[in-house]
Amino acid sequence: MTRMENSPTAAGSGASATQAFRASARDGSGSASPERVSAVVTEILRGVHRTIREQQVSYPEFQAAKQWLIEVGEGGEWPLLLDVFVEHEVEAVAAATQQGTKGSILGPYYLPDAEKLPAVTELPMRDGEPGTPLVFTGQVRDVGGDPVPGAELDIWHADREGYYSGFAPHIPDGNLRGVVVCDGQGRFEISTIEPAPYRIPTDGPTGKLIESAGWHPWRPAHLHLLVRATGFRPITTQLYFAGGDWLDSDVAEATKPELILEPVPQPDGRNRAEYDFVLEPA
Ligand code: MBD
Ligand code: FE
Repeated sequence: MTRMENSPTAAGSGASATQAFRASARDGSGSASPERVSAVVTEILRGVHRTIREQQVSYPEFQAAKQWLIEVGEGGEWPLLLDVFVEHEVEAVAAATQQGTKGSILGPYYLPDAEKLPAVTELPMRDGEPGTPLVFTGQVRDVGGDPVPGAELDIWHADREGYYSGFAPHIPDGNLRGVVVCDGQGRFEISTIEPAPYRIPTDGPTGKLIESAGWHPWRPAHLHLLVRATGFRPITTQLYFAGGDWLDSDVAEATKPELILEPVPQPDGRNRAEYDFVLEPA
């Protein structure tokens, strides 16, 4: 446990994403050839050099940048910073060869091994979990339109305050997270609450950058999903809410028009939203 992980500050969320990243076995590390490393890093450095010349970057600015980069590392915010400002471009490259449901970025707050839940279920939540109740329902199908029995929806989202369990010390582990196993027709019905928009923590180095640049720190409210089934290419995506704040100015540039839910208020006070997922063969 790091100091930041127990911190009650919002920046603690961004910081503990480093722990989570290290704990998860991410693929791809150490596999790049010298040619690939040289090609990519040369281009990155060219971009930096060009910016320095074009913007006439000064020594004080260069030193301030170094100081800030050190703080990003010490504050554990590399996953937060990279997922907010860079991941959408990597996702766009992946999306170019992807059929079926549109993907979106994973972000820094995924945790593997969430509780397995049946097709009709309620996500783990606190007694009296605040927020508008949401019934999220739909079906997973293949590109030919046939149902995918037993597909898994690994779902996680923020609470009504924009905090994620596992990354905010006041929220119980596993809150608003689960692996929903669809029925024999690929169908699911998940009861949860609607999340709030997410604000990048303003008290860490990522927030400091956003404030210094005069940008806003918001992401629109969203559900995160990994949709997977044996024999199919898994999809990492997010679903947003029609009419919600920041839909058109997501700081992480991760919205797509195909990924917007239209929740309909029910007589019982709950909102109901339907979404069907389409998986392509692996
Ligand atoms: C989030 O909740 C998120 O989804 C992303 C991509 C970045 C920061 C916080
Ligand atoms: Fe998120």
